[in-house]
Amino acid sequence: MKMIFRWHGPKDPISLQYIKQIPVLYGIVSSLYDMPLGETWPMARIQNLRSAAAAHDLKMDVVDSFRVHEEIKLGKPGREALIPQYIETLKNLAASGIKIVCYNFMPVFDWTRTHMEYQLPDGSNTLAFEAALVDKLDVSNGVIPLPGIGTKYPPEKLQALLEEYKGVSTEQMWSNLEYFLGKLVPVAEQLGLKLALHADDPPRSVFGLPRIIKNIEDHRRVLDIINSPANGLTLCSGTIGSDLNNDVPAFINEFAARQRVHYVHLRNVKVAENGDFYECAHPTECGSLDMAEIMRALHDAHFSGYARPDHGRMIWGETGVPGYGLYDRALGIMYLQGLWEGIAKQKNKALLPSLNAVA
Ligand code: DNO
Repeated sequence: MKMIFRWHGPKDPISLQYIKQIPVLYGIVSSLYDMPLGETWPMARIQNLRSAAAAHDLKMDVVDSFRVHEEIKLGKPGREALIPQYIETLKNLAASGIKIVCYNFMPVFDWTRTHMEYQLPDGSNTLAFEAALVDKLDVSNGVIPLPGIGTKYPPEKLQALLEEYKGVSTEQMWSNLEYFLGKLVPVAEQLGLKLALHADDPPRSVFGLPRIIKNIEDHRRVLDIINSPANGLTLCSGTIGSDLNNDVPAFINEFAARQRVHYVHLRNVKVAENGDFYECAHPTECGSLDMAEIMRALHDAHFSGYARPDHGRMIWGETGVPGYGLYDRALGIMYLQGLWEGIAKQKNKALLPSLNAVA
């Protein structure tokens, strides 16, 4: 397992020097966050990010947030002109040394939260989701008065998009994803790149939008669209685990064993019966997920791909990009590495008596 850390590029308040000080870190994961949606990513800019990382002895093999244009997700004719640009981007990524491309297929919004600074009793704050707040909101005017629901679209555009999606069924979304993968997977395969789809976060419908990557059957269906290692997954424990019906280790047992999990996002969530949740500290006892079992499942599957601590709380007075502070994510890494080492050592120890018996 190669542990990496999300860095938002030169504008990130966290320096690469600080990131490098986190023990046993393999590298960073980043993106060209300011690129207009659908435009080809210039090779020089990807290389600049990789060189900045390399200057601190950090690798950058993964890009996270390779955003898919709404024309593609909506299956509109405009997608035909966009696909060649995506293919060019894949070529530039591969030529720059990138190996994994994490993307999602969520309509309009990326991850959705209702609170960006949800106060925890210990004085820290975190991202949270309150289902009723989302469900009762009327967003038909394109205005979303909730801090955690970011969108890159102005109200008129948002209003039009929401209107357009009203005519798109979940089956149409699946066929739009099939079209996208049909065009990109063969190219990725040739280039030695692996695409890694991230589930819809949270794994439920929001604002009536057709969200399709929510449970184990959906993940299976994605992999069946094209049976190729280039058509893989980003397995996000906190996303799929925020639906208590999803058994995260079961996802790993099935998909990592098939060598289709290329990248994992590791975080814990505290989930209430009604589906509300907040993002807690990484340890098992802080939340609803058994992080040790998740790490064990990865270890059992001989997972050698990339992992990052996902969102963290804001602790020790830190301010910055919500979910992406330094301190809690660094604590998360230390905890996850500790679990990993413990599991590996325990397995070796368990092997010893039988080896002795052979000797
Ligand atoms: C939230 C984050 C996301 C994720 C993108 C992948 O859960 O992990 O920013 O990286 O949705 O496309």
